[in-house]
Amino acid sequence: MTTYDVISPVTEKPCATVELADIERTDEVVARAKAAAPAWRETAPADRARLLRRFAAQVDSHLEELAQLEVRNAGHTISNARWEAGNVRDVLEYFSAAPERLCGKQIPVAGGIDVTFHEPLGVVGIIVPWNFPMPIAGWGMAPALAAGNTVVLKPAELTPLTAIRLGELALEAGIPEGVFTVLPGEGAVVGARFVSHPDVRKVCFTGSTRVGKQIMAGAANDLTRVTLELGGKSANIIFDDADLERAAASAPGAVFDNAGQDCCARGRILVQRYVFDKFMELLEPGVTSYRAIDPSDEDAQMGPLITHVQREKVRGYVESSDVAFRGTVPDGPGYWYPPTAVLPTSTDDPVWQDEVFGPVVAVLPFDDEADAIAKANDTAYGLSGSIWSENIGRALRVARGVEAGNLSVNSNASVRYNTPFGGFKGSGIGRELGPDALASFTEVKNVFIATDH
Ligand code: TXE
Repeated sequence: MTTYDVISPVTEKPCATVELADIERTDEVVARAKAAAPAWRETAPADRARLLRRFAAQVDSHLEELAQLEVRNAGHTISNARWEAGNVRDVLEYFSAAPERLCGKQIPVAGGIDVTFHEPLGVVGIIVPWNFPMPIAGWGMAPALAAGNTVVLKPAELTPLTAIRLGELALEAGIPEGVFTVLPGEGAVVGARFVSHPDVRKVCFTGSTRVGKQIMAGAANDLTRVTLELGGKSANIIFDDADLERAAASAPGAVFDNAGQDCCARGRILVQRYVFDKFMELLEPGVTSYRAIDPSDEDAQMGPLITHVQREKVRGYVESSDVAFRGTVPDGPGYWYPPTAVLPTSTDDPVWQDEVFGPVVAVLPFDDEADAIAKANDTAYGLSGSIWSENIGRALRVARGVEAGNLSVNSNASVRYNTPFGGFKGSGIGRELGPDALASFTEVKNVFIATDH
């Protein structure tokens, strides 16, 4: 078995050694997940619900350990990492209600009784990226398990540690062997094998649009089901009738949180022209004083980027842009990049169009509602966005016009465990979380029983 060192982005030094699965091992684990599937789907709904609640309780009693692990492995701030571990618990609790509520329909038909069942798919492969290792693991595995599937989860090569711990906590909670297995490995090996394996019935992928397209193409072979949650380039639209102080105070966190490595990052701010200068004045202190400090410090707002490569990519975008203002970062180890606001020369600039995945926000003016909607939609992506206005009619009109799956009015929040999450256009296919997530982990089966003979 090959092993590799996991590098902490905070110290730039190894923080753990992890085994890398090969194809053979992947096939063994998938076979065990397949073997575990019939018993899991036949487990009484109340018992499956109880096991998921016990898994949630196990996560809850290890919140601090999981959070500290994420600070080390991913460089997340301790306050964010606590929220992320709490999110896994919340998602497990939320979907633990599902086994007992996954009801079919009885449909009136001629000559008999017609009923529908929500059948589990079988083995689900989940491929997780490095930017939110815990929540994204939870968003896939909790509804998949609740619907009666078994799961093999591949964490990102860079951030496997919390996922490995979640796998152990599941076993400690009494989830049977083979029902939920965490399998660290390379995307091109383990992840690609999920896609080509005939016994993996669904692949949930969160990651780059490039790999998402490969997964969808590969899945066509066996018509494997896919959910794809890909990148984003979300717009934060600020009208002249907005509470500018609140909008400006919220904007830095909406993009610099997690050092901008967030598919929902509001990396494009659009400000109505009459209030552009005023907004920039209000925005500046929030950017320059953003606390990019040791992520284990309770006051930290932002940690380092995940790798040197990621930092260089971000630097490239900023070097070709006009910097309006920027914050500071610590000297010394860690892949730091300062929170930065830039003024693009046009909407064609790469910093305006591409997912930078770093602490960089680009700001441009707009003229009216139609211009705001056109500029917001001038992107290949469609994941999130915000509209700030005290005129709720206008805010809703604009929200309906923006092509994105998750919009917020007078807020930059995107994620709640009980509401649907996912993208339009290049941001993906399908929805996670909320009541709509379960359907994608089941097949509807229709059974007709003749009564007229
Ligand atoms: O993503 P990859 P990377 C974006 C973001 C970032 C860029 C590149 O812009 O800068 O993508 O990040 C697995 N078959 N997002 O290169 O490669 C891989 O092992 C199956 C946005 O890290 O897509 C990891 O587990 N799986 C995004 C996962 O895919 C494969 C979050 C993501 O890695 C595979 C992350 C293959 N052929 C990056 N190749 C978001 N939506 O938030 C890789 N993987």
